[in-house]
Amino acid sequence: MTNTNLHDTSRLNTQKLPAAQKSRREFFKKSAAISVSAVAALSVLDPVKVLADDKAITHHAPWGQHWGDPITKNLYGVPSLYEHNVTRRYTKLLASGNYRAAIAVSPIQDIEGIITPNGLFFSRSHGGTAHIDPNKFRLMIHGLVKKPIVLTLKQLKRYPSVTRTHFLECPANGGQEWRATQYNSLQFAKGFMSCAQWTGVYIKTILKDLGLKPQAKWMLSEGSDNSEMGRTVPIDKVLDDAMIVWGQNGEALRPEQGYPVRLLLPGWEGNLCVKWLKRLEFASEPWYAKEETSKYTALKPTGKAVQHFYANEVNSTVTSPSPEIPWTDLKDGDLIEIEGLAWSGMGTITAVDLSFDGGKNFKKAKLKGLVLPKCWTRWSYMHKYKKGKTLLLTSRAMDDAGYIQPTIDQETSVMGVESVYHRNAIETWEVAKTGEVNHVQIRS
Ligand SMILES: Nc1nc2c(c(=O)[nH]1)N[C@H]1C(S)=C(S)[C@@H](COP(=O)(O)O)O[C@H]1N2
Ligand SMILES: [Mo]
Repeated sequence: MTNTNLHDTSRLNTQKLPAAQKSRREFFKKSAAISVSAVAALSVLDPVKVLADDKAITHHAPWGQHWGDPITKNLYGVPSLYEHNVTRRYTKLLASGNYRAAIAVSPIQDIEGIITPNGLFFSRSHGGTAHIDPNKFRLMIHGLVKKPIVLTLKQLKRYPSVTRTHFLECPANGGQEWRATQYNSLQFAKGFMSCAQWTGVYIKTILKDLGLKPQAKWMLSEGSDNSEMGRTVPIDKVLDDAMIVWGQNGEALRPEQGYPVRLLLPGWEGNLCVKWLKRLEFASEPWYAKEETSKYTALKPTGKAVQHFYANEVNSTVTSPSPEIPWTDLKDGDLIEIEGLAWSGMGTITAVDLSFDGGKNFKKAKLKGLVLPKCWTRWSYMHKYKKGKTLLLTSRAMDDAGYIQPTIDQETSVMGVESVYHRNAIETWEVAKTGEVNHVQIRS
């Protein structure tokens, strides 16, 4: 059902997002009179004259001339009306005809900081979104443990919990672009990932209670959804940082993320993080489940395929500018912040370099805010815009496991172009003379 050929361009739905982004920019243009004077001291924007009788300030705005909404209106809060274009988007890529096996990509160009709001979290399911009554939920943990059990949700939550911030990425993120660029869009090209603060219990905590037998080397995790997703996890990862999670950014997991409970293997392929979890079984041998034989393997030019590659490698992207956030409204000499994300499933981001010439020369970007292991790291670089000059913006991240992103040539020389998964080569946005931003690939 999900055996979609990622390189079949006729199946790609290359929706562009001009309408959405245009209305957002119009909104900012309109509000410029209010916001500009506040930041003028930084001289990022042209100073606007401060007028003592600025009507936007001295007069009651239309929205201030009547009562606001009653507090009873939105008991579960929703974003501002003006943010209605900031949504996940779906594509024919990886989709069955009825969009039950499908992917919704996250608008990573619009995300602030390192947390993806739950309503914007990317979602990939092979059999649709299941809706599970938490009172009917059961989790069985059995196999090579001294005390096999079946837990209710309440019982599971009695184990001491932890809260950790980690990204989750489908290993097919960017996988449609091994041969050439397909999407002139950050959301579609790189939005198969998100980052959240997860709450749950370390599996090692539960195993202390149940007693793991020494012959146990592998763990099967199985979902209760229509796809019955099953994947095998090596015991080292289970005993390191594997979690069973029920909390996502301060509330219960969303149905699309596996409510009430999913497996989280920080930094590892999204596919291994089984949603709607129902069973963990310990054994001395791996299972060779469907999703680790027919898929989630990578065919190399040698004719051999890589199986079991677990961690998502060090990666990065420029998020602003991007095709969705062009520089068409900038004037010569404007100071502008270039921002992006970096992440590694193998550790913590140590540095991000930024190139303006497609990867020939690099400058150091600044890491912004919290820098956490196996987590999105936001980075920034202040740039003085030169109108009429074409730029090739390329970012390159490094992690504390000692890895650095390869060039496209370096990566394809080892992996060929048939391996849908684990693409982490450096990527380039071309900023055209007009300020439009296009996705390009630099090869030697
Ligand atoms: N039970 C179950 N777990 C699943 C899947 C599924 O279809 N069923 N999809 C997997 C895939 S391919 C990915 S990339 C991640 C996506 O997680 P998300 O939907 O929370 O973003 O969940 C994984 N876990
Ligand atoms: Mo996936």
